[in-house]
Amino acid sequence: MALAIELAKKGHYTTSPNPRVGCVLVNNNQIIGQGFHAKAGLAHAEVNALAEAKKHYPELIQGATAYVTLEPCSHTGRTPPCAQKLIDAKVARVVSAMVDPNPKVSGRGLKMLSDQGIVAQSGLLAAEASLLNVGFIKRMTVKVPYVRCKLAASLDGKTAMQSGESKWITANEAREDVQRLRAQSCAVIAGADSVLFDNAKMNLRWSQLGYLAKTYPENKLRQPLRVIIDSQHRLTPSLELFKQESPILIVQTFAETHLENQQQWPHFVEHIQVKATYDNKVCLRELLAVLAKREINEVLIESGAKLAGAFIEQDLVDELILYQAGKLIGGDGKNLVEMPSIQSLSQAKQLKINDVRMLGRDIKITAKFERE
Ligand code: AOF
Ligand code: ZN
Repeated sequence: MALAIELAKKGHYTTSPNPRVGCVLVNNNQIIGQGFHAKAGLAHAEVNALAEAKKHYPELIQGATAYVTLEPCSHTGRTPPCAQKLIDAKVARVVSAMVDPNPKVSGRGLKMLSDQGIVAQSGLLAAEASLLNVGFIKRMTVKVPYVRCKLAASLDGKTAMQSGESKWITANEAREDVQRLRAQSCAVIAGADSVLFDNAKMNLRWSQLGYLAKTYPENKLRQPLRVIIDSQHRLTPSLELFKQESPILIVQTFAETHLENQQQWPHFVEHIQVKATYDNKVCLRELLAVLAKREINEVLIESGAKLAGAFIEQDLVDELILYQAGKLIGGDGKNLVEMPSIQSLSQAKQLKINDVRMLGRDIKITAKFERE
């Protein structure tokens, strides 16, 4: 199963909206086939493992054990059910790490197998396997994506000078890491301010992907959906952001009576309206639900202190990724996040720091928000 998990990771940047899944077929302590799911619409992990076994050890498939990181599917989606493929191949036993949270499956795959006399078990390395698919699992169970918030700051937690000057607080390695975060995300979210004042383009730049560029040929990684919150209708089609052809979602509120469609927007730009809050801002909770309906598993917030603070204040962020540079900016610098509702230490947002590492000259901290 540990090997199956490693195989699943090969689909890290490419399977969404599908989950990352790996499969190892074993007979008599010998590995006879390995496979992983690479992309929605292509074969599932089990089918790839069976195909490999058929090539090299066709006589050993009958009676084999399949180790799969996710329960084999029971439904016909873009591809036929894997449970049936395993039944037809006459394997003797299927061990899955976890049940598929997809309501179309959720236990039915394992039942299909056991109904045919195949030993079907689940739960082996479940915690490790669930880390492969934090976004898919959250979308299937809670109906919102898994949300990461990326921030970059000086050692004293400042993101910019008072003047707004902020370009390149962190060095190249950290910026490459951000590109990889974008590559694994289905969508990135920013506010209109980032686009207007920092000229954010929020796209994936192959030349800045570092080691990942060696694994994937140019243009083989999909661009994340670029989601821009523009409550005040300040964006115009002439901005730099709209020069790169990849999907953009401009989010406005119902409070507005007109959409900006009179202007000449490129064909890859879509405007949507999301319910407004009492203070006439886009309801962020609702936005996440809308993104989940569009099969967005993992979201990366790349915004300024206000929008990031709003997401965090409302407990909508799962994970914080903070890059810190060895710089001190001092009292006039801009703060990391604005959270006006927090007035006492007892209200502070509590995080569990899971990982701290060096990236070139900078530090990367990965922490999860702790909620009751
Ligand atoms: C598996 N093995 O490798 C994957 C599974 O549209 P489809 O046919 O690709 O089906 C997608 C659904 O199948 C997905 O939502 C999840 O429930 C399951 N994914 N299942 O047995 C795999 N990727
Ligand atoms: Zn399947």
